[in-house]
Amino acid sequence: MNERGRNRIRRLFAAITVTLVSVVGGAIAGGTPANAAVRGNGICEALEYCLYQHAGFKGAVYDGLVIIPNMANVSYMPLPNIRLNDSITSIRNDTPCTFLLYIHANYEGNSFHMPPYTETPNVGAAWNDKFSSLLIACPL
Ligand SMILES: [Ca+2]
Repeated sequence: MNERGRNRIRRLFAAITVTLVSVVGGAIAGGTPANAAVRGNGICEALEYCLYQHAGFKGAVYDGLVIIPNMANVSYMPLPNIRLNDSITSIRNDTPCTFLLYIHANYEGNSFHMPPYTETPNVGAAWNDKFSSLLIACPL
C-alpha cells in the first residue's frame, strides 16, 4: 500500500475512534454506577480492552477505552515504571470493536487484529513485546 492509501486508512480509523469513544462512553454513562467500567483501575471490566505484560493474562495490566498513539508514553497502572511499549503479551477485548496493535508508534508498521469480544492468552513469538500503538475500529 502506498503512503496515500495509508493516510486514508489512518483518517478512517481516526473517525471511527471518535465513534468508539462515544459508543463506549455513552454505554458507560448510561449504565448504573455499579455497572460502570473504570478505566485504569487495573480491573478488566465489561466494555474495556485489557493489555497484559505476560502470557495467560498475567503480570501488569492496562485496562483502557481509548486509542494509544505512542505506548512509550503510557504505563501499566499502577506501575509507572513499566511502559506498555514493547511489553504486551496477552490481550482481552471485551468491546464491540476491533483493535489494531501496531509494531511502531503512530499506527505504523505491521498490525495485529483483535476482533470484537475475543481474547488471546499469547500473541505469539512474532508479535510478543512488539506493540507500540493501538487503534480502535467500531461498527457504525
Ligand atoms: Ca477497569
